[in-house]
Amino acid sequence: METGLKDSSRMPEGSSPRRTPQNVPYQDLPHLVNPDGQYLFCRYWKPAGTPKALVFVSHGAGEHCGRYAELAQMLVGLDLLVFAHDHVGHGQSEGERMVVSDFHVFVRDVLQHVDTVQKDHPGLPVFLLGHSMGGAIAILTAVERPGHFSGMVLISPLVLTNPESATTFKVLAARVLNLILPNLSLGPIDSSVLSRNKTEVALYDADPLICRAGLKVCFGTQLLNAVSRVERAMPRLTAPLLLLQGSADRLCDSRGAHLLQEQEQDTEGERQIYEGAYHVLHKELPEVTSSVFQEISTWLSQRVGAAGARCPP
Ligand code: XOV
Repeated sequence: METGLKDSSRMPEGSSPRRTPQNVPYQDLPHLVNPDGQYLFCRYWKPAGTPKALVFVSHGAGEHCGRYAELAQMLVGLDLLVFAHDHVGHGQSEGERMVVSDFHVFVRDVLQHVDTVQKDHPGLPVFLLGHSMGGAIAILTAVERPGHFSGMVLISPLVLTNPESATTFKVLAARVLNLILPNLSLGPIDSSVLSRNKTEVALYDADPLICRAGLKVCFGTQLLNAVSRVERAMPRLTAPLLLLQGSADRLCDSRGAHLLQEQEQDTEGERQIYEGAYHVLHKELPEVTSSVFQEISTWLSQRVGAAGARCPP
């Protein structure tokens, strides 16, 4: 899809086409152009007939939206149109790897994409599905448009930082460090803490679209900004919520999920805790992942019916 392409951003005669970091011309790929002129790679999973609702998938830090293909396929089976893009600095989108000038850029780009797809499908309810950092993006997107989203599925969302150390100390340390050494590496994500499923860890380790470089201090600072913005946004969250969390998550503190459910306004919110499960629940041990798929499917099916009845086209 070509969106936001103004005359100024059209290719001048004879110039070489814009290419992904993997050197594929964007003209051959679905993409959008954000207000900073950056090209973002998009994916669309469409049902055969008329879709009943729209679902935007917001991926996490260092990964890309192609990792949600199975989940998307399942949702397409429910007659939902699933769409996504690789956030700036991720996967097949432009931008320095795992760098963002401000966390709000991620939110702004999601709203642009949602607006574009909604124009083609007026009247359909829209849902957000986010994992980890992508969950924080989804939460901040929803609070920016009160009443706009019919619901939100959050898989181990980034609400609190990891369980090992105090956030306030990290915020202070990161802010100071950011002034001196913004590009210093905080070290890569240890892939063995992502999932107990060894096959999934191996797939992560081998995926060329995943950024396994160390997390830069400047990106860490933006993640901490996101955490404090989410904390302030929580009481204003009104969209129905499905919250999925592993009890043994070492990347995003499971108390974040508790906090989120206590704080938010929605009384119909549902939470599912997976005992012993790690961070990436949609790629965990088969019994966990199949339950996660089932929960999401059931919850969305119920909501789609209700949302459709509430706001007919
Ligand atoms: C910080 C800092 C913070 C998947 C993801 C952020 C895991 C990868 C966490 C680090 C330094 C402040 C890491 C996990 C997406 C959230 C990843 C993924 C680091 N899941 N996070 O399947 O988004 O592949 O957090 F200063 Cl908050």
